[in-house]
Amino acid sequence: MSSGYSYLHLGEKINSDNYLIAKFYLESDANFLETAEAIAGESSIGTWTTLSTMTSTIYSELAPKIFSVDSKKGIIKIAYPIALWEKGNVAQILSGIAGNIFGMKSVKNLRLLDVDFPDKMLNDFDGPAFGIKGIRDAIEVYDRPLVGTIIKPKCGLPPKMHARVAYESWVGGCDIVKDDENLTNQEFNPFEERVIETMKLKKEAEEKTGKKKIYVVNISAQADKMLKRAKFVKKHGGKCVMMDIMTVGFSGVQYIRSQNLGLILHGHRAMHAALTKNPRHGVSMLVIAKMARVAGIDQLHTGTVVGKMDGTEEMVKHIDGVMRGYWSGIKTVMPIASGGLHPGHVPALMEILGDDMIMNFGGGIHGHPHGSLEGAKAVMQALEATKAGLSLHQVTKGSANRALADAIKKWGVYVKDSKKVKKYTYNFDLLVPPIYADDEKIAVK
Ligand code: CAP
Ligand code: MG
Repeated sequence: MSSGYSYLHLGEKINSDNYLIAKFYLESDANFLETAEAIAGESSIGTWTTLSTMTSTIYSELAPKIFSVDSKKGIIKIAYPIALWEKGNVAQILSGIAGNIFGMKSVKNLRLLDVDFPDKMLNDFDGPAFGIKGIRDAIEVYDRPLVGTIIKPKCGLPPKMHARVAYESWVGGCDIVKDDENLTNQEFNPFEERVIETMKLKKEAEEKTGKKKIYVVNISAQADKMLKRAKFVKKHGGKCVMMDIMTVGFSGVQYIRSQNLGLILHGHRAMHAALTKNPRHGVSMLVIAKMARVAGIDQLHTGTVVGKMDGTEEMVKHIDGVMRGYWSGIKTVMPIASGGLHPGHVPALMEILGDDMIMNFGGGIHGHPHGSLEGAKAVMQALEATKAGLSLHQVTKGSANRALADAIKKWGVYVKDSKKVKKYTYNFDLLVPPIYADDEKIAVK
């Protein structure tokens, strides 16, 4: 091959303790094996030509090994020696296995499907500080999915109204209230004022309900600002902050994690689909989720199967399983199902994804015909019915569970048939007028 060295080790047994292993899907109009070698080289020590500077030591210590190829399916597996990677540096790893290779002319389509770290590498990462157990301990809920809401509209509410909507959601039964991914520190809702107002009403909601509540504050920004904001949240009694992991970048996440602030880190994945959506090209959500876990995210958006965003049952379940699974000394991640969910989704969602998750409802709570408090109640009624093994239709007969009945009237109930998830009675109600048209309509204390 053109770089002068071969990386082909087909059939060789790889000791997974000593290599990072990446699995790719490749389509190429050029020779498949040559393209695979070009990928292996470009992602590690090689380039397009032979080098007078290459040494046999570099080659023997750092060269990758293509140890498995299925040209019919387009699958290649490459083992990269540990020494190639800087300890605990997600950015550096991605610059290799998810870097230049996507832009090579000989590559028609290339997708990084999976990555496996040897324990020796895992141990160099912080990983989550809390994990699933730590999150459950913080909220003191152990026997059901956690219920969260995203304040809607995404942007626009002033701090006091934001706090009031949060209060209603908590009192209606939500464990968690969070900012949306594009709400940070805008003039209509300054960060510090929002934190102060919302934390104040969080305390009131806790007193009223006798339950612990969490406010997830979006700190996404430049790294120095994120740290300042995280410290502000902490100072005001907060337990959790959110970062948009793709837009702030993994280094931003690792930086905040390295500060050991004692805050749960919530990972929103906005922009992931630019990489994950095309099944033949880019980076899989599984890889992104693994990177988020090593970087230190405690709870991560992974998909809903039944909601508005892409993600098949097989894929979301697999990712959630990996996030909950054992990984040497690295704590687990609690999956978050979010996007287009309403109370009528709850039975199918819980059947598919189980109890160890956060179910997030934005429009599905604040779009309730009678407001956010009733919306939150409706979700809790759906959850309780499902836990009791009752159908939503059963529990809304007569005058019981009015909040849920009203939600079902608007959105219907999503039914998962035995084999496939079936989409039906889906109505996003895009033209519903805003419930809170102005300050008057919401009683701000
Ligand atoms: C859901 C949503 C999420 C997206 C992200 C929101 O709101 O939380 O951003 O769904 O999806 O905050 O806007 P709705 P994913 O409940 O109103 O749809 O988790 O798939 O990245
Ligand atoms: Mg959002």
